[in-house]
Amino acid sequence: MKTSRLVVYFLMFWVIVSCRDDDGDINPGTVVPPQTLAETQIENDAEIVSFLQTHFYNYEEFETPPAGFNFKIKFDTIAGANADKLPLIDFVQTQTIKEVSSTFGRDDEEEVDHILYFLTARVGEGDEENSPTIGDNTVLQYEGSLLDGTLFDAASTPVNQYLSGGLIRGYANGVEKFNAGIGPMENGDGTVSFENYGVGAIFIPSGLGYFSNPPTGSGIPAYAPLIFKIDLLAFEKDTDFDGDGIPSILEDVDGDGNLNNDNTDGDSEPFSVFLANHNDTDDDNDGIPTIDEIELDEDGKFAGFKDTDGDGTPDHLDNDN
Ligand SMILES: [Ca+2]
Ligand SMILES: [Ca+2]
Ligand SMILES: [Ca+2]
Ligand SMILES: [Ca+2]
Repeated sequence: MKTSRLVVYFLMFWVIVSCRDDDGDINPGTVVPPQTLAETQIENDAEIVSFLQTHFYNYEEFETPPAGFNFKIKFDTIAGANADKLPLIDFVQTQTIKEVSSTFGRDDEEEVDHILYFLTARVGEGDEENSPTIGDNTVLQYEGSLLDGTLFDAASTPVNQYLSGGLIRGYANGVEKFNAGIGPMENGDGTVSFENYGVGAIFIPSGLGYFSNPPTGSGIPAYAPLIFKIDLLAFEKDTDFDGDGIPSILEDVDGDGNLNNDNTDGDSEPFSVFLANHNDTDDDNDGIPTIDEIELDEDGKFAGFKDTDGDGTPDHLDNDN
C-alpha cells in the first residue's frame, strides 16, 4: 500500500516581524504571510516582461562581430542614444513550465504555469542535436544577476554542472535550449578552450527558482526573478548520473521535465533520505541493482527496459517481478 508523502525540498521561512508601536511597546509575532505561487508568478512575469520591453542587448555586435569581440551579452536601457534599439522582447522565446507549491514545502496544492524566457544570442556550432537535456553534465560559464543588474553569482572560467543536481529548474530548462561549441582544445599550457559555443540568457520567475527561500547569504531577495547569462561550452550526451546504466533523462518517470520528483521506492527510504531515481542505483529497492534489471548492449550501454512479468511496469521499477 502506497502512502503519499510530502517531500519538503526547501525549508520555508516565515518572516516574523516584531513591530514597535509609537509608544515603544512590541507587538510580537506579526506574521507577514508568504506570497502564493500564483500571485508571485503574475508579479514576476510583469517584471520580466517590463525588463524585456525596456532593455536591449548588444545584438548588433553579435550580428556583425567587431574585431576582438568577446561574445559577451550586455544589457542596457532603451533610452537616449539607444532610443532606437530593438527591445529584448523581440528576440526572446518562451517555454511554459508547470510548478507545484509542494516543491517549496507548501500544502496549498497550487499548480501554476510559469513562463521561462530565453534569448539565444549566438547559436553554438553544433546542430539541433547538440543541446544537453536537463539530465546531462555540462561545461559552461555563467553570470547570475537580479533584474536591476546586481550580480549575485558568476563563473568566468569553465565549470562542470549536472543540470539536475541541486540547480533551480528554470536554469536547467534554460541551459538545455542552447547549443554547445567545439572543444575542448588544448592550449599547450594545461588549459583548454572552446570555440563557437552557444551564448544566451535565461529570465527566470522565482517559482522556477528559489521562490521564498533563496540561499542564505546569496543576496537574492525572496520572490525575485533572476537572469542568467550562459556560455554553453560542452556537455556529456546521455549522462548517467547514478551510473545505473540508464541515461538520467530516461529516469523522469512521470515525464514532467523534472528529475527530482521521481522516487519509485520513496516509501521504503528513510524519511531523511530522498534518492530520486536519477540518483539511485536500485530504483525499486528490491536488492537487485537497476543495472542488472535493464537491457544493455554488448558495449554495456543502455539498450532498453525489461518487463519480465508483463504487467507494464519495467523490472527496475517493479519490486515484485
Ligand atoms: Ca519527473
Ligand atoms: Ca529512490
Ligand atoms: Ca536510478
Ligand atoms: Ca532493483
